[in-house]
Amino acid sequence: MESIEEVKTLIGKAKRVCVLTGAGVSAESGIATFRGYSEEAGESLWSQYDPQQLASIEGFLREPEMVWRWYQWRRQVNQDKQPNPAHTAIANWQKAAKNSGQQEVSLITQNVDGLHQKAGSDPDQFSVIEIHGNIWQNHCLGCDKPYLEDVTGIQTVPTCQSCGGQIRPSVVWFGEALDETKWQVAETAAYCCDLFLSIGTSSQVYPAAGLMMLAKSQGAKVVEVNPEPTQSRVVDYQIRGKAGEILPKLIDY
Ligand code: BV8
Ligand code: ZN
Repeated sequence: MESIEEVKTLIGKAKRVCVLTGAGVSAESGIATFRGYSEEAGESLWSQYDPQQLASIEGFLREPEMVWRWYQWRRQVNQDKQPNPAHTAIANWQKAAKNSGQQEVSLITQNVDGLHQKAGSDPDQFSVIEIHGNIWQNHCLGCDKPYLEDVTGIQTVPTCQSCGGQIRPSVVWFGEALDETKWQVAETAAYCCDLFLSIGTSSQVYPAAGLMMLAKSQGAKVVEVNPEPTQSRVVDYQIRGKAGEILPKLIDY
């Protein structure tokens, strides 16, 4: 268990930082994680459902209405969720780094909840890369066109006005490739950083979980913030704790 002070010093000295977040960073906002249990959000999402059934292209093709309703349920339970101090600490850090010009802080998130943006991390400035997409957006399975209609309360799969195709949530499902541009940006951020922070992820989902190894392979120091042990093998500084409590101690902007 490394001290907060040592990691704070590392953060102060780092030139290029890559932050990777997972579902654990949103747990204190009350959003259920995928695998672990967290007091705030209770039972993890997938303990009630079979992930391959729901978060996969095969699942959607087999049971479009059920998968659509699962996403509508997730959007409904999460629509009023707010960023917690972890999201805010990261967003403030990014702003301070940008203003000072002394540091680059790239944020790669596996989360689809949009809470980093709500906290002020700006996707247009490439300061949050949503490598698994965004649950609040939809597009057509047939022609890829964004579907901009309000789907609140719609419990059947909408159809595309251009091609009649099925509308789906704009998240990356298991077995689907990640957006190439976003993945390039993520890999470059991991490869070029001198400090890699892994926050609130079980490091089980690839290729995201490989970013830490990529950073380590080119000499970055690796810090992990998580109340539980994870599958990561190359961590230099293990900080056991909740993101919403630890991050404001590590980052005081
Ligand atoms: C791809 C969007 C190829 C959808 C998600 C066998 C071996 C290796 C890989 C594979 C394999 N078989 C298949 C694969 C590939 C597969 C994969 O990795 N499977 C895993 C399960 C083995 N990956 C894919 O399919 C990816 N695509 O490989 O494509 C390809 C290439 C070319 C052409 C075609 C295909 C796509 C993966 C993306 C899947 N989509 N989400 C949706 O949300 O519905 S993944 C989903 O899991 C979420 O995005 C989530 O973020 C992500 C990762 O989970 P975590 O974020 O880590 O969440 P988890 O609950 O696991 O952990 C939370 C952690 O937080 C815990 O450690 C807990 O202790 C901690 N915590 C709790 N409270 C707190 C906390 N931490 C801090 N503070 C707290 N308060
Ligand atoms: Zn279409």
